[in-house]
Amino acid sequence: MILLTGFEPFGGEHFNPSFAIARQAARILGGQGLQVRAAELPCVFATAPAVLDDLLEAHRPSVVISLGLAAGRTTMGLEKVAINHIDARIADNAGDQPIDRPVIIGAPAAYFSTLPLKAALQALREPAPGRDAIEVGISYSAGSFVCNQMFYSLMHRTTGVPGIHAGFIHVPWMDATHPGLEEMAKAVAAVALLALDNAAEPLLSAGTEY
Ligand code: PCA
Repeated sequence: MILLTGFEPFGGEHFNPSFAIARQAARILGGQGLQVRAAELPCVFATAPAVLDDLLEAHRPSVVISLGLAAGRTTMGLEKVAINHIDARIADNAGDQPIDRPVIIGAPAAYFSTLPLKAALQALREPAPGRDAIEVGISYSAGSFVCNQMFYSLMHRTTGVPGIHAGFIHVPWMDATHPGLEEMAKAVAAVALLALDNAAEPLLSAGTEY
């Protein structure tokens, strides 16, 4: 079973492309006969992890991909690292703005994604039947807001559990200069399939110098 999540709008916006992309990717995967569920998470520090827990409990997925909007970015970012730290620059949708707090007290400083990020990078840079090539990158910081909190909570619950791949992808706004909904949904569906297939990780540089 594949679980895809996106976030509700936040920061005064009326739309968040992350859930639209999750829903469209779920349609694509469902159309291929796979068991899949798309869910929208609240952009609220106090409730998002519990909503995630309920989804994990109810669906027992083998692949979980959470999506969130990274408004300043121009390409999709496959997040590598979730940190046990919250430092909110703006208030969440409940008006809460926690600063310098752990996501989970006493838990490890960080977790890595268990999605096959390099295999995804390599695959998505090439066109495939039914989809064009898309420029994506590996990101080494998911920020310190609700997306990182969610990503950290997801990895805290799933790391070391056999048979589950989980991780986070940040998406840009959709406009004329960025990839569109369908293109990004196809990319997310492709990453889910690679995770389901336990794709091996190629040795491929995607790092940055700073
Ligand atoms: N993006 C925010 C929170 C919800 C979302 O879609 C973030 O990157 O933390």
